[in-house]
Amino acid sequence: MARHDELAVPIFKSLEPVYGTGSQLEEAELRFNKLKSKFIEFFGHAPDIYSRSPGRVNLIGEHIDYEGYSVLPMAIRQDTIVAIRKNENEKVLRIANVNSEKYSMCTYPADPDQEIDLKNHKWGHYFICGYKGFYEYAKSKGIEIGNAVGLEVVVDGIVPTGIFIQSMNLSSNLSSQIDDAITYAMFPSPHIGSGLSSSAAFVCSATIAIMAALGSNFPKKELAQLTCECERHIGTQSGGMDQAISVMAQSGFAALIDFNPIRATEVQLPAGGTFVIAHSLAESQKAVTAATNYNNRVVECRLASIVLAVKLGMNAEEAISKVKTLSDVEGLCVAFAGNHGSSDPVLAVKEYLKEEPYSAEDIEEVINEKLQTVFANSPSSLDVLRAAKHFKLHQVNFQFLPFPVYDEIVLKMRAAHVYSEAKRVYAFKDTVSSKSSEEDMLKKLGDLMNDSHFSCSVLYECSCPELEELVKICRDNGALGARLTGAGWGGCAVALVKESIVPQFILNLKDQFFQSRIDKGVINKNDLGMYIFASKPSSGAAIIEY
Ligand code: NG1
Ligand code: MG
Repeated sequence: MARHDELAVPIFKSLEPVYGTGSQLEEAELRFNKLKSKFIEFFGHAPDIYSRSPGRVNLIGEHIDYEGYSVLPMAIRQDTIVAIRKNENEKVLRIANVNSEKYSMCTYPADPDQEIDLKNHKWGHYFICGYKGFYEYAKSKGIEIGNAVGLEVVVDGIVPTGIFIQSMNLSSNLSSQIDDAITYAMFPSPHIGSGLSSSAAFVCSATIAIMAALGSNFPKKELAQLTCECERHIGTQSGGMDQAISVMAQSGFAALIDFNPIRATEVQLPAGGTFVIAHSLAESQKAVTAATNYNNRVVECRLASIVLAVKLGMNAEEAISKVKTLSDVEGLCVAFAGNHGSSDPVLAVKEYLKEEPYSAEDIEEVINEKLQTVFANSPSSLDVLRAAKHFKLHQVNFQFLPFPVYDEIVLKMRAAHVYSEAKRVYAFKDTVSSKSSEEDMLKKLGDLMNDSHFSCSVLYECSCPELEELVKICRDNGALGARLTGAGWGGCAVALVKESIVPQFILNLKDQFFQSRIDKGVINKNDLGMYIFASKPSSGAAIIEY
């Protein structure tokens, strides 16, 4: 029997297979009916077909997907739905939103080779990521699509993205950079995020809608790969976790996602535990300046890999051209074990990377090459290098930023995080499939989540004060484990809580974390359900002929 991730995206004739019964189904029916009537309002006729793809919460394995290591997320029920229709008469892509007051219609040419205008962020850009990715993939596989045609599209997304940040205390030099974040506060932008992958939900549902409208259906694992690559058109050097789980999730299961090649293996979670997701109400500052936190870490990990490879005995030129990730270095450790005694990359990190931050010059000396040359083909990495330099020279310009800015290259801590986090993912997977009692299992999973948070916070430095406060409150109120989830620097935390105490746990968090923020007007009391909720593992992407 074929693995489910090798099958095409399921096509359903009704909403039940995705949304089940009861209140979830009722909510979905309302949304689909509204989507359809909006479509008719905008375009004068009904859509041809619909697609949906969910957000996700990562249970463990943070900031290691782009280093080639497996991660363990689950899909959440909140999703993005897309209605689409081909328009053979006009070569234009018209992308509207059900929330048309906030997100006005975006139009683009029906041209798969168009460049995305990153300097002018629009919410519709994520659709174009999917559009370009679809055509790039079809071309690479020799799939005949025919001439590009116009598309009419309406989108409805309910994956929490950011908060309405009017009350955030921002310095004026930052505000222009996040203008779009304010305008598009509840739709993804590369500058804000909640760590629940609203962006992947949008990119995946867009790609699948385009694919269905144009009469194709690719295997899910191929789609996971192509949607990961196409989200990079927005400028973040992401790994593939978000798109992989959004496309391949199976209802009732979390998944172990492996990369190179991408695959998804179902993971059954213990019945007595529930994952509660809570927003720190700090915007994820993962990409707010040219010194982007996220791309920064990608660059640091790459440099750590090359330095380690050279120290392990590889020729520098070969290391630069061949070694892309820390998981590549793990392979080298095995190969060089004879010379160096151990095949454990953790020991290589201890032995070969220095504790203190590296300067660009330090690294250039080891690898015998200019960093600018190493990253010559990656404009966003060059941005990171420039920003690092710039910060050192003009420190004063950055003093108002509400978060720490990258100013040094920290290799040892970053590599130590990646290798230890990769091990925790397997420990988590082994724990749920072990024969331990449920009590022991939950305790062990909670401990692994706590260790993961510590590593993210201290070694990877991707937490923030609000996340620290929230994680502590979760633990104080009986969570077996709690950690930041997603990119960090703001966004959400996930807590593992015994099923029996979930309602009380949520009430306590409302009291101890959210109430003061409601009083200060940061969020509206009526929106609380968006910022704290329990989640069961939900199903992945689908095409719906409704
Ligand atoms: P979020 O939190 O959704 O921005 C990001 C990356 C993931 C992964 C995590 C950290 C994107 C689209 N996704 O997720 O691939 O690296 O951070 O584990 O950038
Ligand atoms: Mg995202």
